[in-house]
Amino acid sequence: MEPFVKFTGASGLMEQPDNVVIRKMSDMAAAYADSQKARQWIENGDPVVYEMLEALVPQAAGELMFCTTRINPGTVGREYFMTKGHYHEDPTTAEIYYTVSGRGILLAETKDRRHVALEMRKGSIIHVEPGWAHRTYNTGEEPLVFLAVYPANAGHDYRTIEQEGFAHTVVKGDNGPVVVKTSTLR
Ligand code: S6P
Ligand code: ZN
Repeated sequence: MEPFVKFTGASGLMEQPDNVVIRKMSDMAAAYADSQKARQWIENGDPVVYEMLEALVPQAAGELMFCTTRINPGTVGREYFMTKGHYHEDPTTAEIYYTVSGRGILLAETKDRRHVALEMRKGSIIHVEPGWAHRTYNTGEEPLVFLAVYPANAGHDYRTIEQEGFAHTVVKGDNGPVVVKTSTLR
């Protein structure tokens, strides 16, 4: 493969991506604590929660994958629209998130349930340590758009999150976003 360039349009999303993944509410309803509210969203048009536009590179050690994501604004009950979230299959791989526009929170958690909530706003650069699951929330009124860069051989473990969830989540409070224990919402 030769060096190549991708451009981002006014939205901050990658133009001419090699792959696009669209996640609607029906693709991830179980991720939200309030399943009844998630069902209402599905019955009322099943909106796109987020989309991911990727450039593909060989999945080999030393290669870097990169991807732009847009999360639409909204809530399911009090919980903000979010990504599915995942661990990297290779627990030695880190990731960088650069926020292009909007407001959000990246929630990172370890298997022993340590957690950190990091602010995402235009220009913020987040380093996700290896071994930390990560999920992003749109806490604003506009789309949240960011670029993620990670080792192409990292692999994605979604199943652990689908089965065990995150112990914490981010909800709309009276004065902005609040991190709460997921168990308090169910
Ligand atoms: C990939 C990186 C992001 C996410 C994207 C969607 O390692 O963390 O590009 O893939 O933001 O989230 P998810 O959890 O559905 O992959
Ligand atoms: Zn990742």
